[in-house]
Amino acid sequence: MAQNQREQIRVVAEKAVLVAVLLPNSLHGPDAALDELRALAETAGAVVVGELIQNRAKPSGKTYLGKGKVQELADLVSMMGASLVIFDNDLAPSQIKAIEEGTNCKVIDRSELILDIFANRAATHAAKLQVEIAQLEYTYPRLRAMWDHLETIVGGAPIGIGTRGPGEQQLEIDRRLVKNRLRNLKRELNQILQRKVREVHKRNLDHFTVGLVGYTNAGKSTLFNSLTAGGAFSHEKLFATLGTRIERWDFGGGTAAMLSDTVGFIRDLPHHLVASFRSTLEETIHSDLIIIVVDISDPNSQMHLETVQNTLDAIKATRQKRLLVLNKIDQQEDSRQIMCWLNNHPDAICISAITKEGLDELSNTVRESVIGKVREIVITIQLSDSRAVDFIEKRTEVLNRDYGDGQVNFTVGIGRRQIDQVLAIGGAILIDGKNPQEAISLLWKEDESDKDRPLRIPPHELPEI
Ligand SMILES: Nc1nc2c(ncn2[C@@H]2O[C@H](COP(=O)(O)OP(=O)(O)OP(=O)(O)O)[C@@H](O)[C@H]2O)c(=O)[nH]1
Ligand SMILES: [Mg+2]
Repeated sequence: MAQNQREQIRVVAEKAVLVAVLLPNSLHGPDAALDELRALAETAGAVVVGELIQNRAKPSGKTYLGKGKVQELADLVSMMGASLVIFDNDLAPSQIKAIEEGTNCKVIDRSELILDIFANRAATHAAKLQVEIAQLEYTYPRLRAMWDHLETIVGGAPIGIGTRGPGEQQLEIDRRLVKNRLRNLKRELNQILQRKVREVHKRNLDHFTVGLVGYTNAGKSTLFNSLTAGGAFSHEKLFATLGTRIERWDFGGGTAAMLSDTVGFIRDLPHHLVASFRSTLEETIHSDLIIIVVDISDPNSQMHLETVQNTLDAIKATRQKRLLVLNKIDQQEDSRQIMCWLNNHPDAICISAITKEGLDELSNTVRESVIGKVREIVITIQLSDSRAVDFIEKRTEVLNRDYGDGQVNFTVGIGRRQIDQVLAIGGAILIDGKNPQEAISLLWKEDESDKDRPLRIPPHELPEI
């Protein structure tokens, strides 16, 4: 029973059979049930040679699939020469063991597949640490539970269980060693997280920050590249991005924000993976504005949006405004679909990150969040107040300058927040000839939304990973 040996769990180039058990509350019908799993398997490098779907009222305890289906699966595996079975459902270790015995083939579930993709994609030191922690916490207990049956199969020789992953670290069999390793990895990752928190905090003090989030493959990196100097890796495969990238997003007229692109979300992301990817998501958690990118050409886009919103809640990115962006409208032939989205989300912005349609509207909307609602005013500044003069010249839209009497009257298009910045610089200014506070309350009085600006978040308590 050589195939059962779990010395190699990497799915690269393995011939795989996909299996889904559709329960009454399943998200998909039989047609689309395996679409995402197929894409994940292909992303991991497997070659899909067969698929099997079973409808059940509830999983069969021992093998998840019904008994007859296990036999059907065994026949399919042997007919196709498959070396791997991938389940869409999360399985208990005992179920994996029973199905492996019933099919004479290695079995992994969706969470393990996702971990495998992350392990292969992790490029930075932090990402590697994060993946290894997640693997130790998720995979180790499962492998350990299977150790018994492997031991009987291979006669007790300590085969290298679970050698996939960054650095091809061999999972230690001894629980104590694993615990020590986990402790060290977490300590190291916590140091990275602390550094990250300081970095993010400083960036937030200096800039308005915007985080791009969305389901994997929504088009975040493509949009990021269209809006900034670019450089993000975009690909048709899932989880193209695992790290975080930050670039300046220039709106013109001296206004800019820092935009971040990060790892995509997916439904039922293994719990440990979410927790250990916290340092990657730090930018998102503390950004001033979150842009949720949804690929509306995907039949599951509604479920994707829910997953993203739930994940944002789970990582406690709840203090800032969320702006919904409907991407890939170039692929949407039926405009009723777009209308339907807009009916449910009137503030959403329709774009194509590839054709760049809608990007001006997106930029204008975000620019307004950065500087507040723009008004045309006359602002009077003493010429000796060079920092304020400089700010107005470089950071606002100057329509006219009128010099005299040691002062300058600028006619400008200016946002409420920019006024705050001028005031913070100090110096005596007049707005439309009035004292600033009085003028602001008159000019921006109906702009309740301007009060919504998230408070700058103080460096928070460091979470335990
Ligand atoms: N037709 C069309 N394709 C798009 C658009 N935006 C992105 N894509 C394609 O969608 C695929 C995924 O794009 P990415 O930008 O890598 O997606 P992502 O959200 O960064 O994905 P992850 O990093 O995996 O989370 C690529 O093949 C892009 O070319 C769009 O507006 N229209
Ligand atoms: Mg990406």
